Amino acid sequence: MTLVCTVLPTYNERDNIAALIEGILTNAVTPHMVLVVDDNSPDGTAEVVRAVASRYNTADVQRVALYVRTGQKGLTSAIQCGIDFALASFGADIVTWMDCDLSMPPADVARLVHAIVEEGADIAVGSRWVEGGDDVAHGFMARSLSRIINGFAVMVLGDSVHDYTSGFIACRAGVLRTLRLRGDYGEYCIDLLARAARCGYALKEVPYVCVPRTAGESKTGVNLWDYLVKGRKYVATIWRLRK
Ligand SMILES: Nc1nc2c(ncn2[C@@H]2O[C@H](COP(=O)(O)OP(=O)(O)O)[C@@H](O)[C@H]2O)c(=O)[nH]1
Ligand SMILES: [Mg+2]
Repeated sequence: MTLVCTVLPTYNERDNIAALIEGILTNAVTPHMVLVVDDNSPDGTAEVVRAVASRYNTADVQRVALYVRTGQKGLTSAIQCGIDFALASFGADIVTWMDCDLSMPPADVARLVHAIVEEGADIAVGSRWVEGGDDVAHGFMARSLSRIINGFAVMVLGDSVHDYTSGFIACRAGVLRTLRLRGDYGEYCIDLLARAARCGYALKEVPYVCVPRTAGESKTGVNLWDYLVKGRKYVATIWRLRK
């Protein structure tokens, strides 16, 4: 049976993480576990995860795992750390990851897994910018910036994906044994998808609707300056990867 492990990188997601884990595990269609990689969040995210774990885990089956990092911080390295555990310690066949702010609906994880298991994709990408997808979480400015950056990415890197900055991903283990994540924040996603497409892996987009975070704070920020700082890194990554 295919084992799926969903890596959940957290920093101060106390009020989101329990509902997220429950939403993922309730909607799972194959053996499925979650691994939270928490960077020692001061808000007590780890305690909430431990409480959820005690409800789901039995002596025989671990469905909720937690790894608290104290020496290192950062989104990309947290996801890569989770991927390494998922492959080496849990023997996952498919690894998925996502934001933990409930902006990516937990029920949609099963749709990404379906695209791999039933439709033969190597990587499934949750996409806001294909038919059926949307972003109702952000205002006009952030949505427009995302569309411009992704439009530029499609022009430079090709149209195997239309949401290069998705961050809502499922991958076969083999892909992740070949490609490691590079970068600090969201640009890792552009980098991974562009390299995967070049390696000949089959990418499939699964439309999803990004909804507003209701608890906690965005780590990207909310004003134009924050978006421009992140956007500049994204554009630099796209340009670096041009053929
Ligand atoms: N482990 C870890 N997770 C992080 C870090 N920074 C952000 N995250 C998580 O990464 C995800 C994306 O962050 P979010 O605040 O939603 O950013 P946004 O979607 O760009 O507004 C969330 O699950 C955060 O909790 C970090 O330094 N370490
Ligand atoms: Mg988010």
